[in-house]
Amino acid sequence: MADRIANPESAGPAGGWGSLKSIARIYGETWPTPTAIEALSKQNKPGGVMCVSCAWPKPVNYHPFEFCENGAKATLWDLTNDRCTPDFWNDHTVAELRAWKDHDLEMTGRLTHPMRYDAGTDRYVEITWDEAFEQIGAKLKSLTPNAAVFYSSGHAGLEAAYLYALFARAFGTNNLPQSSNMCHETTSVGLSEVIGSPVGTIVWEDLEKADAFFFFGQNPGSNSPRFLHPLQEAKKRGASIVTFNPVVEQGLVSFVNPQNPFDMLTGHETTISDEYLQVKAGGDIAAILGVCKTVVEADDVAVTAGTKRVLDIDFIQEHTTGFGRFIDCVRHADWKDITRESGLSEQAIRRAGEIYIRSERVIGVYGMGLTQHSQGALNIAMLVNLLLLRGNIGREGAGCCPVRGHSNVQGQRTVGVAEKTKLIPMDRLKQLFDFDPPTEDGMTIVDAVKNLIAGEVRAFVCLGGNLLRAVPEQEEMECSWEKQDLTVMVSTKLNRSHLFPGKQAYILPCLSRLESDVQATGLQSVTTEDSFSHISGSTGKRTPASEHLKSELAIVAGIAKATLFAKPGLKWDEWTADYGLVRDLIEASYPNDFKDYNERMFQPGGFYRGNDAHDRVWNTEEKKAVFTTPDRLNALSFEDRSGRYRLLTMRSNDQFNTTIYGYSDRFRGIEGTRDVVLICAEDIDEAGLEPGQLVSLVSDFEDGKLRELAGLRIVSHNLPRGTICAYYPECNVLNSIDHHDQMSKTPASKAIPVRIRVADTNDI
Ligand SMILES: Nc1nc2c(c(=O)[nH]1)N[C@H]1C(S)=C(S)[C@@H](COP(=O)(O)OP(=O)(O)OC[C@H]3O[C@@H](n4cnc5c(=O)[nH]c(N)nc54)[C@H](O)[C@@H]3O)O[C@H]1N2
Ligand SMILES: Nc1nc2c(c(=O)[nH]1)N[C@H]1C(S)=C(S)[C@@H](COP(=O)(O)OP(=O)(O)OC[C@H]3O[C@@H](n4cnc5c(=O)[nH]c(N)nc54)[C@H](O)[C@@H]3O)O[C@H]1N2
Ligand SMILES: [Mo]
Repeated sequence: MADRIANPESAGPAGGWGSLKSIARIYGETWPTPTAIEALSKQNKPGGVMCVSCAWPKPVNYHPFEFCENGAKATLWDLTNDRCTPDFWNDHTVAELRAWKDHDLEMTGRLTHPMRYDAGTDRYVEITWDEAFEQIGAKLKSLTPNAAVFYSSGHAGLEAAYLYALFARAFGTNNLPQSSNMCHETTSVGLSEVIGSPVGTIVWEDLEKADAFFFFGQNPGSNSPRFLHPLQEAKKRGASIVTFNPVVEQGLVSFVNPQNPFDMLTGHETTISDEYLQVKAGGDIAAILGVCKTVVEADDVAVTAGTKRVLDIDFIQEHTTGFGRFIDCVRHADWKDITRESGLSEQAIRRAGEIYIRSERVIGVYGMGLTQHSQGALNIAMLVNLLLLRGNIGREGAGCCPVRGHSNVQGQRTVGVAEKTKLIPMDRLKQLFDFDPPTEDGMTIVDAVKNLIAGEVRAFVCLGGNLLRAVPEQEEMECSWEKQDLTVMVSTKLNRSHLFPGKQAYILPCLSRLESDVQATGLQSVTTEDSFSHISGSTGKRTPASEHLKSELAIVAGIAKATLFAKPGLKWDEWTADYGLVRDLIEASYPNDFKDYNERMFQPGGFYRGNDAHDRVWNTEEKKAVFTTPDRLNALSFEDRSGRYRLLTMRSNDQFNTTIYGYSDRFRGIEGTRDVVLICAEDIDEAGLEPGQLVSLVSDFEDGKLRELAGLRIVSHNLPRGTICAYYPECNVLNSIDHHDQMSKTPASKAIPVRIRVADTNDI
């Protein structure tokens, strides 16, 4: 079988001048004040602001400019000079704005005033904060608590998140789903199952000591570009990088460091991946099984020859369970099945296996390419199997590294934004605040969408995000969303979720973390938790985009105060005046994680809240790390058949989730449009299609529902056969809400079964 190997010549490297040009373009379009650059120079350093973009950790020994293309764009986007004021609504109705693109909605600028929807004119109109809080509180009080959902996107800091969760529980519900329900929930649930930790096990120093990095479905070049610096360093000291990804992602091929003048002037590129294996979407279980087979075979040879074992038998015996069954499965696995299901040749998998064997310390990195599948948790368990074989967890330079998305998505879960009651110290909440927290689990995003469509959810409060655009089953969601009694969106910019207002609907504009947050006791700081479980303080210094903005914490407290009965323990005004008091509460609720919180929050690189699996303490049922025997070879919930494709929904480097900065996906050579579908040349040929042709994608779930996305132009792209790609969030109209990871209910956005339809003809 011919492998699809990345061609480093095919596109420019990640970073480099392309990165600077891309930042400059956003600067030119949003025209922030010149001092915005100063804001960037302080980013991710002690005393500065923690980036509003992703959750990549902040090193102790930071670079002069500890920001990246991604962070720079997000910063400039927030610091734009454009404003979406109440006057904007004089010229536009909500119905009219539904025809606008995501990019154009956000380009209207920062939201400036609290607004209420007026059905008579189909517009949002200005309202005072007090009126807004009062009306929202009155409506919430009229509902049964479980009919309301309190969603959070991962933007808000730990203090606001803690109070938000406290408010929902004091109100009477655990309906606290979060963006991670569409993202790394597979990690929270799946990783906990096998190593007893819901988060990654490595810390920064491990990056500096690893001999090899194995990447599965994570794209640092676009999504966490500061990761490219330690990877470049790793390559310099001779470490290997192996990538499994259906798409050739430029950041995993080569990189020019835009913050290194020598690299920039000479165009010196660092080659990133030593082996790039273009696995089929959903084919990782088979691929990893193949790598494990290579390792086990090498161990058999070592045993026969009497040389050093390849498996870390001492570790396996002391620390793991399920090894015997797993090893049987590996021995019996047939290369024919492995190559068919993975789409990779035996030789290519063996080469990856050889690198794994000769590397003393290995880090397994993963992202949405593993989590967003019907068997996402099994994907993760397979990666853990591979790491366990050679004791690569809980050891210096080795471990498991899920790369989180939003800047505080992990932290919000840590402090209580979670629908699962077992994650919450309910007794402590009861003790601290003198109320009986609800005991029933709340809704995940999938539950919430289903219950919303069924008419059982009557109110949605959203602390950030653009939920209507981020979830599957988008058309039905849009119809159902506006039937609710109440929708409340705490936002910085206008987005599509505002355009389907409930019977009572509010947009509450908040400060960005970059902006100074002055309360009764003075300037406040907030904290966030990164992918390596480090907590860092962040102090915004910029003048707020409007004098009418409130902080997220103040908005949460305002709604809570208007909704709940007054109680001596619920000190909403005092907490708003001094966020340090909220940190004291977090410390009292989670004493092991947040000891000396207020004292340590500005420690360079953040303070580590610890992770038992990092120390080889396994909080699983068996108190051991678990080998999982796969009962299948792919992560799909559907069979292949003629005319059915696996649609992988992708991000460009010119977007942050549903925020579309522009139309330049320069790494993939797609300019000026997002209305494309990427297909490999052989599939285009076989289907009798032509590059450039306009087609629709039609969902191929067997549930009788028509879901279609029209107007996509075919682009020939280097992909495994049967895997096609188109952009998220546009593709969310194609996904069914029942298509999700079996264990965690994370939507399976990386392999949606679809057919291709040519206008006015039958499906191909
Ligand atoms: N610029 C930018 N940065 C972002 C974001 C953004 O939208 N834009 N979003 C933020 C958020 S919330 C998140 S969660 C992270 C997401 O960051 P990532 O986890 O990197 O997410 P994706 O880009 O969706 O997909 C990751 C990679 O998985 C590959 N992939 C897809 N299916 C498979 C598969 O079956 N197997 C394998 N091995 N690979 C597969 C894709 O080709 C892609 O390269 O990024 C954060 N950072
Ligand atoms: N098909 C498909 N669907 C997916 C994915 C996929 O890969 N494919 N990825 C999933 C993933 S990983 C995620 S995380 C979700 C993302 O889903 P969400 O988190 O809901 O969406 P975002 O696009 O991040 O939200 C953008 C909006 O957040 C608001 N905002 C920005 N900054 C702030 C702030 O500081 N505070 C507040 N209060 N609001 C702010 C702005 O109004 C902006 O319009 O989407 C998921 N959906
Ligand atoms: Mo995410």
